[in-house]
Amino acid sequence: MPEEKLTFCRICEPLCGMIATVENGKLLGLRPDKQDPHSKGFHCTKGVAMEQIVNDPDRLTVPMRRVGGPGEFEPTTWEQALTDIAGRLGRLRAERGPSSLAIHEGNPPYFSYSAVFWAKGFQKALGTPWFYGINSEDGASRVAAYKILYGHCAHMAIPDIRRTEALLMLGANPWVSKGSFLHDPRIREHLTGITERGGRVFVVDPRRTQTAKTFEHVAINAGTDAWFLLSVLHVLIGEGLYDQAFVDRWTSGFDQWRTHVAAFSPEATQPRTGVAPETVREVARAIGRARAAVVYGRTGTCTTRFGTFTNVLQDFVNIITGNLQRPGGWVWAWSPVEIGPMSETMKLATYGSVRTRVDGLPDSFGFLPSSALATEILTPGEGQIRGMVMIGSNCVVTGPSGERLIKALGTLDTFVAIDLYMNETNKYADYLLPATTMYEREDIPLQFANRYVRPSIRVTEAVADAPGQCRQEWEILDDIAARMGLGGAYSYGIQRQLAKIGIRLRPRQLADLILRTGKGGDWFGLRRRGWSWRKLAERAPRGVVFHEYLPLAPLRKMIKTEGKKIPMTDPRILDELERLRSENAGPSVEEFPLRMIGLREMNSHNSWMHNSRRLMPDRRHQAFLINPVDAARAGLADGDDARITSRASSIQLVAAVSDEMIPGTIAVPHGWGHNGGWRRANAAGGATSNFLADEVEALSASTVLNGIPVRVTAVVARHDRLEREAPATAPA
Ligand SMILES: Nc1nc2c(c(=O)[nH]1)N[C@H]1C(S)=C(S)[C@@H](COP(=O)(O)OP(=O)(O)OC[C@H]3O[C@@H](n4cnc5c(=O)[nH]c(N)nc54)[C@H](O)[C@@H]3O)O[C@H]1N2
Ligand SMILES: Nc1nc2c(c(=O)[nH]1)N[C@H]1C(S)=C(S)[C@@H](COP(=O)(O)OP(=O)(O)OC[C@H]3O[C@@H](n4cnc5c(=O)[nH]c(N)nc54)[C@H](O)[C@@H]3O)O[C@H]1N2
Ligand code: SF4
Ligand SMILES: [Mo]
Repeated sequence: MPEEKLTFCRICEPLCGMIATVENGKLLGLRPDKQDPHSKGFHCTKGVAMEQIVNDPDRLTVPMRRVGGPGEFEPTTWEQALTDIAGRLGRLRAERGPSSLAIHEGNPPYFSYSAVFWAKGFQKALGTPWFYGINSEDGASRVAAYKILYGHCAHMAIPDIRRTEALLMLGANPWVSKGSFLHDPRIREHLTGITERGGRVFVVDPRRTQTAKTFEHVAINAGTDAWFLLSVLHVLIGEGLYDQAFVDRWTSGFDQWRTHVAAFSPEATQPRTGVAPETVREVARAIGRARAAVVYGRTGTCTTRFGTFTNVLQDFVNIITGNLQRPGGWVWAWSPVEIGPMSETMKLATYGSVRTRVDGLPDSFGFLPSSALATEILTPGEGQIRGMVMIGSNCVVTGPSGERLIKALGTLDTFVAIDLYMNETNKYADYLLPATTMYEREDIPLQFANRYVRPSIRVTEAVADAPGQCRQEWEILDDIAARMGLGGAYSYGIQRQLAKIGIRLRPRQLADLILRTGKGGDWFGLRRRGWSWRKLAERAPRGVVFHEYLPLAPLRKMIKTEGKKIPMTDPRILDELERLRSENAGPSVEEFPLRMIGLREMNSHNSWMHNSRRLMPDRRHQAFLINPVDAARAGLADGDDARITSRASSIQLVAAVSDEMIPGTIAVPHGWGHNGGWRRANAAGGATSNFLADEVEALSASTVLNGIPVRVTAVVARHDRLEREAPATAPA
């Protein structure tokens, strides 16, 4: 008899409530849970299609050992694999030191609390400074901006969209992404709620996205948001639309900005941004006059040439209008667990505390930038990476300069990957270790607890049995550390101490401890209304919503800079202003007249869900968007093959002509161009757009993924195409 089990989706940030149908430990299907108090039935196709990933015959289900060229593996036993891996990593560590080893963690394992804890613990056990991740392709510049402005990055602020009257959203497309650095399955109704209350929502994007179509679209040239925001500040300051008392109380250096923004009138920035001066004034006045307003940016602006500076300027607007930590503004949210100390302990709350050996690039959020990886592997010397453990990452496809990284990966002494699939990156590994999917493990999303618009928490058990010999990340990492004679992969000191007296804390016990001693916790019985893991499982199997609206802590608690002032003239900020001022129209306009941005698709999840038939039907293919004017100039018609070339590389792809794009900018879906162990994904064709990316942003080491200078050329010249298309019997 099939059973129904309550659980939740962990593909992306809304963490939607799901009902899993399971028979004899096998997952038969997934559907949204309408009674879930947090998501109330919201879900997307990926969430339902996850069943096909769980039951995918192409999934890794036994440990695999490389026996030939890239991708040539044969099954082995856990015992053989783990013994050999521990021996090889141990030898490297003894002979070349801990810094010859590195870890790389991708996005999906970040959605498993136990993988997050144990991966950091594994780093501690190895004793290496090198923990890499894909944050450089995501939010690294946001993290850098927090650290510079507020002196810490343990907490992230979120836009209080349920109470705001004006939202200026840059580089985000929640209609597709479902919201990011913001957990809210009801994001659509909360955003439309703003306009229904009579407020305004501006969407700044080079593309008229689904989100932009719903609200007021401000079409902007790719990579120019910093200029746009400087002119918004110009209007706000020039027209006195700012909060002098707030500025005096909380900032230093504001007066200098009066002078700095003087040169950035809307008329002066228009040639760069393409935004009409009236529009800039309209936006600035709406923000400046609203009772509560907020500026929010996401990956579209984070991964640009001025990513950190753009994030700083976004916050400047929030700050000078007095919208920091006030209802409807830019707020540090209420969290049931103490995120700050937790991220400090796990060294997740970092910016620039470790730097890469060769290029001195900073870490952020506990991750070094993947752009540095190839150089660090290829450059000899002390601290050269010779052994790597990769946890759920596909950075050859999702990071920059994948072609160079492939060469580097091939030179590693030992490369081990824990994944669901053999992908384009780990096919170069010596061992592939099969991981469980989210539905085959318990979970509690502690790592995200401070980013909810309606603070919530829940737990789930594993709802299905893992196929074959799949294991959880934490078990694998703990085992390798133990076999290396390093005890275990402990992220907290208390784990090591308890281990000495024979008690090994399991992830659930550690999580329970963190939950019970937080604001929402039961303090082991001292707080009757508080929660423990067990109580959540028994009494609130669908989870709890703690607050309908965010309670806000006093601002002084969130500012940890010297003198408790926000340093608006921090030298790093002023250096970026200088760099922006001296920037000409961009690199080689003649050689590369267009700018390329990314395109996140509804039925893709970065690179890893392309093997599902539901998401990847036979007819689906990758195409890039180009404005009709640019298409005509390149001699391209809809459906033609085109070559896109940047200074780094060149790819071939089908063009889709669309006036959704602003002229001068093309949008290319990322995460394609497969040649791993996922047969349907491979057969879908396409190309890896990130091969065209090779530039790193100054302050945060973010990869520049948006605003890449490119040129587009037709693969088949126009007259050839006309001949090709002319029917054979056409009259002369
Ligand atoms: N369906 C689906 N959902 C996802 C994901 C997925 O792959 N597929 N990925 C998940 C992950 S890991 C994340 S981090 C989130 C990301 O969440 P979001 O950041 O909301 O998602 P994107 O669609 O990347 O939105 C970026 C927007 O920025 C625009 N943009 C590009 N360049 C510029 C620029 O220079 N200036 C401005 N103003 N805009 C620009 C793009 O056109 C795009 O609309 O999404 C998550 N959700
Ligand atoms: N051009 C461009 N590039 C981008 C982006 C963009 O907007 N534009 N977005 C960037 C962003 S925001 C992100 S987050 C990155 C993502 O970058 P990555 O994390 O490198 O890529 P993913 O495709 O998310 O998947 C990584 C691997 O995780 C595996 N996996 C899935 N579930 C699990 C699990 O439970 N455990 C384990 N161990 N493995 C699992 C998948 O099989 C896959 O092989 O891509 C970035 N790349
Ligand atoms: S929006 Fe879709 S993928 Fe994201 S958590 Fe919800 S169901 Fe899962
Ligand atoms: Mo991401």
